[in-house]
Amino acid sequence: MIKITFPDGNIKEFEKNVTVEKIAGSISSGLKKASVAGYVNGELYDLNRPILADGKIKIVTKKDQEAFSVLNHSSAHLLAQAIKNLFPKSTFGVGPDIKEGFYYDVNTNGEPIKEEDLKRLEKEMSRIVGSALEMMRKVLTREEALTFFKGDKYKTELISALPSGEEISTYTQGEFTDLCRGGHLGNTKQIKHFKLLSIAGAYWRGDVKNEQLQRIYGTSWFSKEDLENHLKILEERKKFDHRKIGKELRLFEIVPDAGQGLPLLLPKGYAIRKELENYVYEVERKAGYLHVATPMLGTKWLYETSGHWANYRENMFPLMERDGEEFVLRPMSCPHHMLIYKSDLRSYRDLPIRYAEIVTQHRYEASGALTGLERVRAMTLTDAHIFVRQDQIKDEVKAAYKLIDKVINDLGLEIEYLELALRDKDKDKYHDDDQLWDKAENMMREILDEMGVEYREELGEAAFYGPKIDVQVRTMMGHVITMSTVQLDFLLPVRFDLNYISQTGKKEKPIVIHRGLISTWERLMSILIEQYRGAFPTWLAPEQVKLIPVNNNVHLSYCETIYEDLFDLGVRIEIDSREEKLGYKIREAQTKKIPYQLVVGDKEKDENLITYRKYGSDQQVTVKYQQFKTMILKEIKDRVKK
Ligand code: TSB
Ligand code: ZN
Repeated sequence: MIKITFPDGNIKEFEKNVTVEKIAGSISSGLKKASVAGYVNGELYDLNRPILADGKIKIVTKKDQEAFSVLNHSSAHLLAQAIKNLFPKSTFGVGPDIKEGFYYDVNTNGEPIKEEDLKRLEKEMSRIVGSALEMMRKVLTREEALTFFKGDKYKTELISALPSGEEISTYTQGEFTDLCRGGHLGNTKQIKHFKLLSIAGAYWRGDVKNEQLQRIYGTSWFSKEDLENHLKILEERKKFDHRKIGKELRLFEIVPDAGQGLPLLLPKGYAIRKELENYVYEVERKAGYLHVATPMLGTKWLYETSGHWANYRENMFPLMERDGEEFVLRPMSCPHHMLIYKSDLRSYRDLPIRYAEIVTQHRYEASGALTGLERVRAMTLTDAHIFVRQDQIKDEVKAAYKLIDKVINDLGLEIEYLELALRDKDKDKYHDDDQLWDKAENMMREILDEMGVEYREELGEAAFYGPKIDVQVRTMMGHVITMSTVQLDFLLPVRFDLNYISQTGKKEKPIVIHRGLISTWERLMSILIEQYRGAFPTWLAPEQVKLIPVNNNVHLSYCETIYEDLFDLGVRIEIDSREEKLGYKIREAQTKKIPYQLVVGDKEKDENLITYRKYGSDQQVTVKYQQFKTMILKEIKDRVKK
């Protein structure tokens, strides 16, 4: 017999080899039905895994967070088994559960899986569920595992990559066995409400140099209602997807010929970016920033000196060489700004110095992580490096944060939460001056506390040079992403030997605050497109006014007069003079989400009037042209949100 201790301190005796499922059943049939897995001495146990010794138990039920993972992880195995049955030559990469479901990476070693195969695969999954196969766990030695998966390139690589001492286990359901750490449901019959969603490409181990696998996504739920709700949410979300809207409104393109994660901004997309650029330049200028411009290409020396070469190289594109000089495409602009600081003698009276730049940079992001404009490989950051004295740190970090807060608000976005990103001592990318780290981290905490804002601390998310305050925003697609950042850095000024002359005539080291105001244009545009669903406020809209003459022969010349007047004042205006039906033109202007649609007929022409309809409103408004002009110019100038 073995002793099992429950969370409330109760102890019960069971036969050795008892399972979580049996223990749950011994309490009530309801609990047995709701149970999904269990923690035995902190380790996740499948429902049917024998318990061999005394231990503490916590039963995981459908209501618990982990239950969704267990269900979806088990569903990934079910999918793999179905694929193997229908595409017998398949070999498999990894198949984890993810936030809203699961996926499995597969190489069919033959005909690829197509969208229309998903239905067939779902049917096969249901068939396997119907056979109620037990999911049996087995522990193997490394040699046994390698023998078992001999000839399976991916699994062999995965086994070889496991750290020594780690337990290797497999799960078998019917004919199908997979390498897996667990936990699982114990029986395929518990997987009832699932759907396969999509197929994407993914490189083996996320590396473009490796072959491409197919990634099949799915989602699995405990009730029909939950599944249906989730599918409804997915359907709703699609309408907001910036990739879809970006295509419809002809804002940007991402095509294989140009390269993955390397977007092409079309004229309408550029119009938005240019507005954002003007806006950022204006607020930064008023906040005391000095704008500079530095090259995209830099010597390797710059990044060796900063420490990027040692700590950030996996995110950089490879080295280039010409005339004996070695170059990289910069992943960040900090080193360039350090050199600008160093280009002159600095006194304590000169500080703070705030250099801002709209910086184009390149980062090697894993291909699987690339997401439209949200995560790209070529990006243009609203960057700044602020050089301060010790006694100026707090005020400058606070001021930087306040500017971020203003900009987020002006753009109609909302902060989800603030993250204080700290060092994880065990990660070796961080410089090991404990005192400096403690000082910087404590300072950031104090600043946040003094500002009275709430934040979450996150270990191991700091930059290699210092702690960050990351401003997190939730996209309409449900992703939480970093939009703005303020980072405290005592390291780079030392690496670049930056100095200023103190009040007493001594050489002192400045401190650097790295600041990303509102992310990169790419990420910012992705979130704005989703936020406004393509219906931008007038100041940002790529096309602000559409003039539609009722009859080209009669009304076109009046349209042209208005066009010239507003165009010269910087308004983005177009005339639709195509020989199409009026109704068709009006509907098209509507689908393009143009803020002002002006239909021009006899009355307008004869009395110098404008009849407009604002996007999103059914009302037609007729006013004197001058009145319209004043109104729209003010709306644009004031950057009215909506
Ligand atoms: C703020 N050196 C600092 C700078 O001075 C820096 O580069 N910090 S960063 O690495 O955190 O990047 C700044 C911002 O760029 C991030 O907060 C994020 O909003 C944006 N960003 C980072 N990677 C990507 C990417 N792959 N695609 C789009 N935007 C990105
Ligand atoms: Zn920087």
